[in-house]
Amino acid sequence: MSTESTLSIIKPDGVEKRIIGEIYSRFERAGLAIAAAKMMRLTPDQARSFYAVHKDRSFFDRLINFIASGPIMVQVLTGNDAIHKNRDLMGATNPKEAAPGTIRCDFARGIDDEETHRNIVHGSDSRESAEAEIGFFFKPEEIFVQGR
Ligand code: IDP
Ligand code: MG
Repeated sequence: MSTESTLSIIKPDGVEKRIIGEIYSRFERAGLAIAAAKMMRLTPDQARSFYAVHKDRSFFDRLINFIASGPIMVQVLTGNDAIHKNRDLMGATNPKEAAPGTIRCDFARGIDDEETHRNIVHGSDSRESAEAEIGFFFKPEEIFVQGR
């Protein structure tokens, strides 16, 4: 496994629940470094662009309304096998199916199926999506891999 970077988002539900610190601790305990970070609020147009791959899905409008509903915390995580490691920390998309000890199981408990979009975190799912998603949010000079 080689050093990778991935894009992580703490969604508006995670920010509202005040678990940014808890989630960052999980990243760092798992060996992932925060290489870039910012809090921002997406406009609906930015949200539609970020989630364009899902534009034909039935949940698209709910997802867009939700992700643009409040501030999000966006970060680049770097480390060995960062993309898969972050996906493991996140757990399954539907919090009901997420394994105990994962972020989605521990913090989105009780979310019913129509509210699957409220699953606390986003994480890139491949090297290609990581590169595109990091570029969506950060300029190269805003990213500090290995503290440099
Ligand atoms: P992922 O976030 O685990 O990669 P994706 O399938 O890429 O899952 O879906 C993107 C986001 O869309 C999910 O994190 C979730 O917020 C939302 N979503 C996915 N499936 C559903 C659904 O069946 N109902 C409502 N929202 C969904
Ligand atoms: Mg995805």
